[in-house]
Amino acid sequence: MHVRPLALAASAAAALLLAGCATDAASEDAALTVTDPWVKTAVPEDMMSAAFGTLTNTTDEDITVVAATSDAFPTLELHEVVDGSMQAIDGGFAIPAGESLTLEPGGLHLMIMELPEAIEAGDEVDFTLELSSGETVDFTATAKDFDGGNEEYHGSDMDMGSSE
Ligand SMILES: [Cu+2]
Repeated sequence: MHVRPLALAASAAAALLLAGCATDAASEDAALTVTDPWVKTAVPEDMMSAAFGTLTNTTDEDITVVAATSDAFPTLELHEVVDGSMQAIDGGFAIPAGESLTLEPGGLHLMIMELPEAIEAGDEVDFTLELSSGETVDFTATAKDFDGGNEEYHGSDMDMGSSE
C-alpha cells in the first residue's frame, strides 16, 4: 500500500547520504572536526579570553576532550557555565558518537588564562585538543570582537579550586 511513497523517500534519503559522504571525504581521517572556530579579542588587561566552535564526533564511539593547549597561551582550561558563573568542567567535554557539541559564549568554552598579549581581530590562533584516547586534534581559530558575555569573565566568584 505504501510501497511507492516509501521507495521515493528511500531514494531521496540515499541521494542525501551520498552527497554527505562526498562532502566528508576530505576529513574522514579526523575523529573530531572543529567547525567555525573563533577566539574572542582581548587586551592583556582583560587577563583572559576564550575560544569557541563546534566539535563534531565523526566516529561511532564517544569522544572526550580532556585538555587543550596552544603555543600562544601558557594556560588553557575546559570551562562550563553553571548558574551564570564559569568553572572547570568535570571530566572534560564529552561528545557522543556521531554528535556535535557547540562551544559558545555563556556555555562551554576553552578558557584562556594569563593572557600574555593582545588578541586582535583577524589574528589566527592555533589550538590543539587532547582526547582521552591520546589522539590530538589541531585547529586554527580566527579572532573576532564579541561584546556579549563579558560579564561572566569579569566576575569575582570564579572558583579556581584554591583555598579561601
Ligand atoms: Cu571560563
